[in-house]
Amino acid sequence: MYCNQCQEAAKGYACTSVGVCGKKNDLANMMDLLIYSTEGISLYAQELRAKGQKIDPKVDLFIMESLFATITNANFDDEVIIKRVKDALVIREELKKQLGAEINHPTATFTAATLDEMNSLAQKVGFLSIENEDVRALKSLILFGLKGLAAYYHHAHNLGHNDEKLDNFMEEALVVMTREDMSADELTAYVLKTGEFGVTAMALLDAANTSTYGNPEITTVNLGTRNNPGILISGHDLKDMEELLKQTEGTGVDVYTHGEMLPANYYPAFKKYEHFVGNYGGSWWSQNPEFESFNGPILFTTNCIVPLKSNNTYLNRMYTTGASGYPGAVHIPDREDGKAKDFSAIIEQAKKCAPPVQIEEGQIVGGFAHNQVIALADKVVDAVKTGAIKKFFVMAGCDGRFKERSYYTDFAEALPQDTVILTAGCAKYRYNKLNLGDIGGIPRVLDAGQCNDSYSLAVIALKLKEVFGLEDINELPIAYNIAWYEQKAVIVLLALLYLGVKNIHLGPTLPAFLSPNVANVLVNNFGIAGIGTVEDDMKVFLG
Ligand code: FSO
Ligand code: SF4
Repeated sequence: MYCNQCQEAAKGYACTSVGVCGKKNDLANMMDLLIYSTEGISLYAQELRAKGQKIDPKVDLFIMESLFATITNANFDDEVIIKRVKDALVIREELKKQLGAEINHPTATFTAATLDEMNSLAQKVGFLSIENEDVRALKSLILFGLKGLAAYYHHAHNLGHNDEKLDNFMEEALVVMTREDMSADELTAYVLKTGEFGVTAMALLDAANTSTYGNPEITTVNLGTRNNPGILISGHDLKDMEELLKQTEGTGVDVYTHGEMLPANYYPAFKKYEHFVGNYGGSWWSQNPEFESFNGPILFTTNCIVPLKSNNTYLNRMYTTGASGYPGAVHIPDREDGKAKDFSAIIEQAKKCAPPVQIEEGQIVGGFAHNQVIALADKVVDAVKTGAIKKFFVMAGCDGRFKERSYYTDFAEALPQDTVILTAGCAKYRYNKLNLGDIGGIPRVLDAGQCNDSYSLAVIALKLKEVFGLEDINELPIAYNIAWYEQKAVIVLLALLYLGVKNIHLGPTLPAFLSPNVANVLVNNFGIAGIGTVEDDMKVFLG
């Protein structure tokens, strides 16, 4: 295996024998083969589109779900990925038939009839097969961004929002992976194009979420527990959230969010459920002990699974759905014929479980997505004009298990009282319980929501640019100190670069998949920088 798609890649290079995330060698290789298969599918699909033919929507749904399933800590189930490779070959052959010709490229022609053949090929098709390190780095940036894009698109798709431009782009970007004729400059331009479509995907998801569930609004989220059995739901998928809330209503079972599902608490459509109690625990990496003490079933709707300890007590109450998967956990099947997913098995099990053990109490405040912040625009603009707010710090992105991420807690605490943190994603867990106070009633930590709601932060910045009559988004008193972990953060970063945001600080370390030359392009053209000590960075940011 050779995997360096996330921030925790071993030794800042790559995981080569087993993943720090827990992904095993065979699974990592099989995921490479799955991506390779989707490249072959895409070659046919793009050729057919060029001839004016329609592509069956199931093809792009398959591509989207395959990309999503290979995101860091989404799916640990070998069987699922092996089946996907087999399905990919069937889809590819159907497209070949539709085209009436074979395309001459290994991804379009390979066969693997047995598991041995699959495993043997799987070892050869990863990024290490690209010799030129700059080409490898640029293609990594595109593919990893594409995985994040596919995840966001999948959530929008689940809410009935699709965009053929995104279907076409996913195929086109996968075809880029097969091309050897593109120069480093062309690939660099394509990185930005990926960011452009990242904005399209996040805007689509924002429209899907808000038109279905209302605009997030200022909300006080309860962190304590009640005395009923509960179900804990993690991940990002709001459609799953909706169906779980509906199916648990009146059953005596409470529902709590974990990790990235916390922002579900901010949506009007969910707040109305009396049995939706609040949020339990911290960000994804703290799940092992928290899932023990929760006592009830846990439903993963997306990525952010931490492998279970051998002495765990919760594998028998762990469920996955959608792109997520884990050996030994029950997988709730996809919706069919427009019907809701069936969560009854989870609910029946929950009824027999003890209530959660309370691990913290109190409340946090969130719900500052674009609509809510723009509703407060007058207040915010006044505070900037009077100097009550001197600077905004976008501290969006991810949390992770490494010790050095305490930097973000220290940084948030060290920020002067006349600054406001704009956040989204699970990075917030490093400082959202610190009680950093407010400025004239505006909380000093404004949480827009999930990582995809980083889109909201861009909308807010563009609105402020308009209100202040500025030419350039970079003239705003906004600094960017972003934490990343997995591939959704890659697409968020590319989206910000596409929108023209400069001087983003990215930590806790720069991606291992960047070659020195490609890192230099990011530094020289976009002012990307890493992080230093809190003390030094305060000086840099506050001038
Ligand atoms: Fe997971 Fe966190 Fe949404 Fe992200 S690590 S990480 S970009 O904020 O969450 O999926
Ligand atoms: Fe390593 Fe991250 Fe890849 Fe997991 S996803 S194998 S931790 S680089």
